[in-house]
Amino acid sequence: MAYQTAGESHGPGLVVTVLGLPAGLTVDLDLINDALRRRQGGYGRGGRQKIETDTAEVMTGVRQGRTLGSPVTLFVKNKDSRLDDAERTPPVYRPRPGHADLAGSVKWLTTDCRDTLERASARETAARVAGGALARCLLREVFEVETFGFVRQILDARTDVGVTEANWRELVKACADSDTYTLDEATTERQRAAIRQAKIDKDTVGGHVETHVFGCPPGIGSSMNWYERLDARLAGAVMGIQAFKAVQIGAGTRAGEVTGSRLHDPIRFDAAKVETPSLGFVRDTNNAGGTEGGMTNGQPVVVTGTMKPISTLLRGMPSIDLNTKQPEASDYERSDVCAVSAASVVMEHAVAFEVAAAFMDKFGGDSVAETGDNYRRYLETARMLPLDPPEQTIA
Ligand code: EPS
Repeated sequence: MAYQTAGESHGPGLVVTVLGLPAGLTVDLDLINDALRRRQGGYGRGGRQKIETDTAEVMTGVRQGRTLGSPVTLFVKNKDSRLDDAERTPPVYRPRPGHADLAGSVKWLTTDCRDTLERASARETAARVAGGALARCLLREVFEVETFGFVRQILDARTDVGVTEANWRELVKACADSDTYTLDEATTERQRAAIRQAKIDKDTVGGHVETHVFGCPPGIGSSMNWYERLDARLAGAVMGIQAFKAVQIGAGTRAGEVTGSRLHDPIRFDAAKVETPSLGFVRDTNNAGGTEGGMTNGQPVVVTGTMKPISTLLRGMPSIDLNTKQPEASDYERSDVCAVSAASVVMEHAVAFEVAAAFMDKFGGDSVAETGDNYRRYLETARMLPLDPPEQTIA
């Protein structure tokens, strides 16, 4: 599976084309549009989200609600389409520190940063969420895998609520009730206060977002080549999201700060859990974040991403005019004070896509029937381990 997006922030719209979905998959437009709606939300967003009502229109690859096995293209219309209107989309000559403006202007040999920023804008993540939502349709229907994305921290306002296989569905509701997409009311209030203060200060804030993936059996991804490692693919996808500066799996950087005996998750076998995705190979901790050797190990996959503060500051930042090279404050145009909540939705969908792609790499198949059969056969065979009982040593 692979995907490609196209579209500018103020062009006619955004498209995503997803390759490699098996035929016969139900395209759940409610799931896709709900993801797009959530991406538009979160306390601290700018005026653009009041203009847009992002919904996906199916352009290719679907017949009567089901995939055909051909490329699936979704279109998300921009209501604020004005790319060719020179008055309403004026040139930007004073690059914003932190944005693609400066590097892009030099790269494409222009002093008008708009040529760069229209594509670099996080508006593009609407298309990425639509593609990731298609992947979630596949994960849910064929592999019974679910994803959950939420905000762990904004500035210094952090929730310490733990996410487990037992409580995550409850937490989905708590997250839906939170203005900032976090897990408890007290943290929501503290995060709102941080965003409110940043707005007063004409400043912006970033934070940490988390995605948990439930239902992966051991063995998705591969240790055979670096580019097949699931954690490598996840890290690449997450770092490919606008404004992300770090990604961690499980304990992440803390893994370098504790001894092995405290970090690694002891292995048990619990016959009562043999029908669960763990296949009975149980861990009481999950510092590995569900991956070992670049493969899922049967525990939930846990990814944390860090989004920097939005680089468009109402107060401006010290910069220059690219035409005169004289000091000037950076340009301002409508933006968000905080888009960490939206980023939690974007990362969930970027992660979902990579996990789905890794499942398809292992199980293949041209139709959901074939893919599902391949998957069930793997689980059945893995449950029968050891396949060839090792010879007993005779004393
Ligand atoms: C965004 C749309 C953009 C920005 C933001 C995210 O719309 P506009 O530029 O028309 O206000 O609000 O983009 C950025 C943060 C950025 O740096 O470009 C969206 O739909 O998510």
